[in-house]
Amino acid sequence: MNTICELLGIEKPILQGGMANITNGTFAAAVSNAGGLGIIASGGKNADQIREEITICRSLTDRPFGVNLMLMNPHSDALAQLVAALHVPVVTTGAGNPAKYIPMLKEAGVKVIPVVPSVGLARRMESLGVDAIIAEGTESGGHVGEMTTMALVPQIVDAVKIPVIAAGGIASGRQLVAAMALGAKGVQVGTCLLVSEECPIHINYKQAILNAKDIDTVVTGRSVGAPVRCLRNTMTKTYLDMEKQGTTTLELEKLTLGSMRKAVLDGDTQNGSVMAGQVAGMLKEIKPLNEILANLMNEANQLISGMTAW
Ligand code: TUI
Repeated sequence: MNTICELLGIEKPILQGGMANITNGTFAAAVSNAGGLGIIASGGKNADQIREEITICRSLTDRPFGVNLMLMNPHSDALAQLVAALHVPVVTTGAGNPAKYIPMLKEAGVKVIPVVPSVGLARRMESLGVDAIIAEGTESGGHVGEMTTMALVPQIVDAVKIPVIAAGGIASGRQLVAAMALGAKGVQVGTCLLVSEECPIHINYKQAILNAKDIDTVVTGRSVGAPVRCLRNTMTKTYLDMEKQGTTTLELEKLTLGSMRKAVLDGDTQNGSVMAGQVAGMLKEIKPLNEILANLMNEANQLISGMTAW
């Protein structure tokens, strides 16, 4: 049985979650150079912009990297064609069903790894010939499903034969080992990389994560079928109040228009969308990527070697 590292040609079984407006080609290359799989996010971008990020990434690393197709993006068709034409090593998908793109991507030799929030979608993806599955629990930041990582990962592991990668709620070696115990072959992390030195977000965004406690994330948008986990702030309070009052989807969309950029670029952590997972409360320091990934592996390896059979 091949490992995730063998499947993807990486050193550490750690994928970087594609984070819209954040994980550009430079950052993805830095993650790949640190031994994980860096992933360029396509949320909010068109094909020309992603072509440029791929060029930048390739100029900065000889290692494998990926592109995340955020399927709510109106440019998804063009983006899927682009990544196939450029033979990007790995494509992950999120926020939708990538079925129509899978044959084209596989034909171009791209490894395809969809993010799924349920067993049903994992089964469908396996039948379409994907290489692995990312089972993402609701602990994660951004667009979320309902199932927790703890409950979702073993159910998907039991339902499919392809490798399963766990995501949502992972920011330490303890959580990496827990994911492996649930049957995952690797992990995808996002929030813990936001507080890396290399992460190109406003310092206020990083500081907001460092200041967060365990219960400081909330999910907005459940009532309109677009659940998004962010740090609690002025924007989420207004949004949740408006949802309770049954405000129209259009009014709610107005509130979040450009809100990701407000947080990421302007550092407006009160009116912007500060997307982050529930692990935000355990992050206390800004560190270089190399150190974050090495610490995850060292803690996991020490834990495993210290384990006894009761
Ligand atoms: O995609 C994510 N997380 C994201 S995307 C994002 S960008 C954004 N921008 C504005 C509003 C909202 C989001 C921020 N965070 N994670 C992967 C993920 N995929 N989580 C859940 C899913 C998912 C949900 C439903 C995957 C497939 C799916 O399929 C439904 C169907 O069509 O069968």
